[in-house]
Amino acid sequence: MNRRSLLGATAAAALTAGGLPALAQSKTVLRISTPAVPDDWHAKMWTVFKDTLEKSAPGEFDVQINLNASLFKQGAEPTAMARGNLELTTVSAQDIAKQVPEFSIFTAGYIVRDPAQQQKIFNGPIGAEMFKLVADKMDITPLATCYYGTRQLNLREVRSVKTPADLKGVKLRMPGSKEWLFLGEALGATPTPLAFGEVYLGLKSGTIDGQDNPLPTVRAAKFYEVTKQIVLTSHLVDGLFIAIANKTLAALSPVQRQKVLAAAQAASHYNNDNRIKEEAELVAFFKKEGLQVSTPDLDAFHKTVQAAYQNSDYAKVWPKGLLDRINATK
Ligand code: KDO
Repeated sequence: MNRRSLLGATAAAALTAGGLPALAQSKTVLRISTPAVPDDWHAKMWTVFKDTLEKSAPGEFDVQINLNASLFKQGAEPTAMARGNLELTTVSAQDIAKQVPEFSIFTAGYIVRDPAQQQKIFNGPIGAEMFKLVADKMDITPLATCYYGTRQLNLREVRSVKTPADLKGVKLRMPGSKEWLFLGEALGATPTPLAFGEVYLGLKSGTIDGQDNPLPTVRAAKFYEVTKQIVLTSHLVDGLFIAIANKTLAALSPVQRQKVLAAAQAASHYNNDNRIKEEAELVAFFKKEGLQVSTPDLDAFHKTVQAAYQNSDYAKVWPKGLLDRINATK
């Protein structure tokens, strides 16, 4: 159902209820879907989005937040948006790369250095060029870049992991797309696709040996309860992009567009600040919880992972000079 027919349905319901125009009739419905668990920062940030919009545009929007992949399954959001069934989500670089292969440069390990550089990349000319490709090819528009955190390995049993060779045979859960599976393979493991919502049980039952996610998510999704080790590989400075369906954006007035953009930026700032702060505190927390936290030979991981990408088909479609421009972003 697209936005227009949604409003139509609301208006029809109001008329049957007695012919009086309902307040909701004029509200633009913004449905949000995310696999994030309620206690994670990129879930809570949607409340910041909603509150900001309610303050700046009172009564104009009906923001509906759906967490835990309760509305659309992980990775299905961009298609739902293009079909008019969803207005907003956070889209990953991996999901973008399925339709915009050039974007796969941001799915590669050890490319983006840290959250500050990530913000500079996506808030500058590189971001503008890449987001234009996204808007043109996917019919969605990225509004703000969220730092999702730096991905680390999280294992069910303690293991000595110094180099990628030490991950041989480890069934490492990755989200279910080839871009993610390639990362697991590049790390030296045996990647196993599984939706985020099934990871806790997979770790508990032993159908997988480990998973990778940033530390705040390891805490929020309680993966630390069913794992014994964190290996600080820091293999991906991960981003999530708050994106809106182009149809929804086009139906807004210019003033409303600015307000939605400002609300998305406020949400991403809230997420980014809290994640960065928490990432610095969590090693101590996990140790207190009894997990072993180790640091591998990062040089070996850098070299192996970068070589895997450079020799892959992914690198063949990276825009000429983009890697150098990313590296030069300070
Ligand atoms: C995951 O499934 O490991 C992942 O971290 C991938 C991200 O792109 C994102 O979908 C995230 O899950 C969810 O938002 C849950 O935190």
